[in-house]
Amino acid sequence: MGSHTSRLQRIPTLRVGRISPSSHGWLRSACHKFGDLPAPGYTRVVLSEAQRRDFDQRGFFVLREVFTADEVAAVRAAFERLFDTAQGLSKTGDHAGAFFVIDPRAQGPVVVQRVVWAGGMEAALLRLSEDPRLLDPALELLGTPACEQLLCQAHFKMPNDGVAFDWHQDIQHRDKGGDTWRDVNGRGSFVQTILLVDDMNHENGPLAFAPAEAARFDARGRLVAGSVDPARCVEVVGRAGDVLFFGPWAVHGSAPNHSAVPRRVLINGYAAPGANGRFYPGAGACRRLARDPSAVSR
Ligand SMILES: O=C(O)CCC(=O)C(=O)O
Repeated sequence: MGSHTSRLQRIPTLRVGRISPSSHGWLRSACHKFGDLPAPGYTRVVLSEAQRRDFDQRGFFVLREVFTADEVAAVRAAFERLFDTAQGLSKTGDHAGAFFVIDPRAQGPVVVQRVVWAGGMEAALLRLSEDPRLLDPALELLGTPACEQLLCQAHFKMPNDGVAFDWHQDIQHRDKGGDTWRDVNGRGSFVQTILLVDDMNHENGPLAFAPAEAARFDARGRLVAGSVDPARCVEVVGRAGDVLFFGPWAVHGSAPNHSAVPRRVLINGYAAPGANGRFYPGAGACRRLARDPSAVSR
């Protein structure tokens, strides 16, 4: 990834107070307690035209202040337990229902590249991934009443641990050829959400997105390696509790964390039913989630 963030255009952190239907075009659920099930009759999240357009054309959008400080604190505590667990592991593999991808170093803490299906070990993360504030927009974007949850993944970027993600599209992780992926909705069939567990800023390895005109693509719409122009990319900064939504064609990446504070994110990925033909590790991975029929649309 190198220094690709240095000349990026940045999306500023917007403090908009509580998200309101008028400022964000979507309606908040009446039930926001982390871990609670949605109350019967809760109000469904409805995306605005602008957000749907951003998703389809720009590849992503951000919802600000989706989860409260208390809710994020519970997620952070789960991440700390995952990180502590990783310190006792010697190699990448399954552990306690999750799949740890680690890089043990001769000195210093074990570097945690990611914990795949982190919810297999931390039930609180699985519950969060069922929250209508994530699930309803994802289902709306998929255009389906139910989905297959492929990812509940913890990403750690601790200060100067070197973890970075080169420019890519998530389709390359979903579609491994053969019968591994079918675009059943004709719009990519996958929605990825990224919850900021820490504030994300210019120094600690924020996500960045490449607009279509900043990269080259092959005939199948796949990113041509090395073709991204970092100067035309958009860096997303934000506060813990914000959530990014993006599709499988969005070109994105992130640089290492050169700051003194962690940059951790929880990734939940939802596929249209029938799209996925791959095995994903972790106890209970690839579960089915459905829209709550008691929700009220307005
Ligand atoms: O954690 C990051 O910065 C990268 C996340 C990412 O690339 C992905 O979710 O596909």
